[in-house]
Amino acid sequence: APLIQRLDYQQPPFWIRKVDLSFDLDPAKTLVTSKMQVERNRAVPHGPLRLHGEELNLLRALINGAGVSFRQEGHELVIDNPPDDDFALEIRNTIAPEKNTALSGLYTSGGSFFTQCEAEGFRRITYFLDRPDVMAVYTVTLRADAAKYPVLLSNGNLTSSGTLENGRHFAVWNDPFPKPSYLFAVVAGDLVAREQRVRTRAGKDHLLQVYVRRGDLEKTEHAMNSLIASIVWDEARFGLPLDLERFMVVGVSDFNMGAMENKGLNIFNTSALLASPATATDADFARIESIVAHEYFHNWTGNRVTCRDWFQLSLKEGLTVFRDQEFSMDMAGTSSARAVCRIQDVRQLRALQFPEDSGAMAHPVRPDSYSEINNFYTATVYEKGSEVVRMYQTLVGRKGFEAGMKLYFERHDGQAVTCDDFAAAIADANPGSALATRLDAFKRWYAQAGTPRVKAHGEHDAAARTYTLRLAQHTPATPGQSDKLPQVIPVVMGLLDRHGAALALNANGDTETVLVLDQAEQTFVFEDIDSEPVPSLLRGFSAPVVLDDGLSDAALLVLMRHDNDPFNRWEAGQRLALNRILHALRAGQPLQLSPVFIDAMRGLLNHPELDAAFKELALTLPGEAYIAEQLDVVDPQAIHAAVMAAQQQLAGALRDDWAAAFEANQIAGGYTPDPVSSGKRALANLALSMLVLDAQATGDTVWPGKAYQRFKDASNMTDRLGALAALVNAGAELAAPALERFHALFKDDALVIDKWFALQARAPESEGRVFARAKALTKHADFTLKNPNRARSLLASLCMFNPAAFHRADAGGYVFWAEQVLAVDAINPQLASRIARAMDRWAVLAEPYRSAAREAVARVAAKPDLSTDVREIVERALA
Ligand code: DPP
Ligand code: ZN
Repeated sequence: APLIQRLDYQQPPFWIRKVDLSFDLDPAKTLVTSKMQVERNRAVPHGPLRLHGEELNLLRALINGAGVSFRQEGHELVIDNPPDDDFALEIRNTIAPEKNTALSGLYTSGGSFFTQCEAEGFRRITYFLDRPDVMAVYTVTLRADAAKYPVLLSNGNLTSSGTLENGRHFAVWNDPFPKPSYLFAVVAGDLVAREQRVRTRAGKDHLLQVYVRRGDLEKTEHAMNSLIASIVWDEARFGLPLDLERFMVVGVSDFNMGAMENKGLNIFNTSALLASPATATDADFARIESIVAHEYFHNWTGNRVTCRDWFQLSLKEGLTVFRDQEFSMDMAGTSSARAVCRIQDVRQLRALQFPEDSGAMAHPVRPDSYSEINNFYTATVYEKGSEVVRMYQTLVGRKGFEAGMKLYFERHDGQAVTCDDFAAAIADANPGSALATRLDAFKRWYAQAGTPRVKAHGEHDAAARTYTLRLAQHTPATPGQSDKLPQVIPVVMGLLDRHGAALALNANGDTETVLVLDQAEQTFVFEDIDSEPVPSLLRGFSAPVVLDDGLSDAALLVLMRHDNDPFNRWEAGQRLALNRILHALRAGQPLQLSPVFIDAMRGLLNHPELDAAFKELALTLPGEAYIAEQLDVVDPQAIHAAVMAAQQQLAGALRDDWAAAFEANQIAGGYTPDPVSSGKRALANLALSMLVLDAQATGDTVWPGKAYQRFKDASNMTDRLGALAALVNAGAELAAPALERFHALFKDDALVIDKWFALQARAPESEGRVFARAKALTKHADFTLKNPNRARSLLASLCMFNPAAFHRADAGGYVFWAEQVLAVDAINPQLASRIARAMDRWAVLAEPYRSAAREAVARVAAKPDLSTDVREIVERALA
């Protein structure tokens, strides 16, 4: 497949302004008729009309009602001599939705019809200029069997509906907003809806609907509440109202992504929509709230203002992730609960995006080339993209950022634009700001891949009473980018004295400031500093960088106990643990936690004021992927052994404290997923898992028994799964009967069975048992590669999230990976290429893993009929 280059962008030679689409829906053979108003784009040279189309059966093409000569060239339909004036183009084609296992375009799931058009699925429905800068007004007529498909939905407003002959019926939808084809959607099936009418600030009434399969209706309340909260928030925070009379959300069980922001008709993976206390965890409730918000927020950041081309994907995704993160923080409320959100987001960024940024798929937030755009819906485009937006806000302030957003919509509403347009709007709204004066340099965040390293070194001059902080930065080379320029890095910081008191940084008495590091090296001098301070740098994780401040354990302890920035307080504890683990790994010695560290952890766990949610985060050791990121050569088995040893020691040393924490964090009364309750459940579950782990080592049977009892009696999924995980992760004997019972209890709930698979595939490896079990589970009657959630629950869990089970000296994990990637690729290339990415970082592995991993990637790459998706991933891995 050709490599598409960002700099090759050209405007389309034609515009399609209006489309009348009609569908005669049938699973085996759906007839699509498309009538388009086409006009020549006079801004570019005269040329043929080339329409995209894949897997289509063309019946006829007419221009202004008359037959026209055309040819098919690869995935394009070429009309060499279209009229010079505006013309009507009519295409008729058929498609086979039930054969569409790729889940891109129009497909069937559970007997209903759904679409997924982003990024390039519309061309699998009909021939079109399937690119985001071609925006049209759509009128859609759906015809289908009335009994099988009583609900017929598309974007916008329902303008008419009625019955037809032979038991069929129809519905006509009109979307008044011009939109790119990737936002087109159709749903037809036997669905039911939760409905709610709301009135927005402007006094307009809107109908909100959440459509799901019969039987799932009671699991939609949380999604509806999240949608209403999102509407209220976007009006309050950014002045952005709901612009449609009707806003629909639909759940589907077979879906490649989390959800899709189609105009007025969001389509959701049921895993990102359905929740009840009995079947969904606190984490699920939080994820659903944030994804419902994310898709809703896209209505402005993505739909009203969309992307000119797919290289600009982060324009809408980074910005919308930023918006959903801010929303979740505002919903969480207290400053401590906000910090918990922030810590979780950063943990996610470091676990997923940092490795991406240092592996074979490293790419800038605005990539320069791709062969398959679906491969670039990445942690870099989304999560790092969101960090870039957060840095704008840090540099211009919250008010300044809101003004910038306002200007962005004033300038670009209804347009398809670029990341440069966004940057210009924020800067122009804030002339003279730290952003506007460095805009070109700041935009390197879009252009340069790789995670910058920031080195900090402070020196106190007792005689001069000054503290000089030297900051230096360096961005490592990434594929195709050997030399990097300095980035603009906002470093939010403060200084503490050795007793933990915040020091004044300037004559105004400020105790926190933003340093802007925009050179390779810079020094900052603070006056009137009496004694050697402890620097608290990069507060709130103010930039997506790796910070090396060389702080001693003693200094980290000061931050951990006293920093009033909760993020850095958490970070100090993580750093203490990380230092121990890295020291052991580098020295090749067994890990031994120090008494000082254990005491500090005990102090946190028993702290009278800290929230349970914060304690849970602080007492959770750094993840294996993040530890691997700190090492030049990665031995996944050694990392796993060190983490297991640390966990075992923390479990044993704090035995009584864990027991007290477990008891103290029980909740009386009904389930609510609020931050305080979910924090308590999280800490109780962590305590329980530590207690069961410790019991395994000491031979005690009380805590495993208690865990089993709690598993049986739990009144919500968070507690039930927490207890089950405690047993499974510790390798307790009671794990087997508990797993069996769990399966029997939930065998009819696919989303819960996904958890059952994932839990087993993610369990800490011990003597190859987890790998063997995961392999065996591929033969389980409930396992299938056709459902993305199910396939991921086992394959991604094992290959991407369980390094010690996956990276085996006998290369069994890699053989398994290759088989599964090839098997999935034949069904669903997008899904296959996600799993293929488990090998992104083969080159940093220690031997024997490294050679065996490379060989497995090469074996997959040698297959001649790989999808473009998987081919791009394996070829980048080998490059
Ligand atoms: N559905 C994906 C998202 O919302 C792609 N737009 O991020
Ligand atoms: Zn999105």
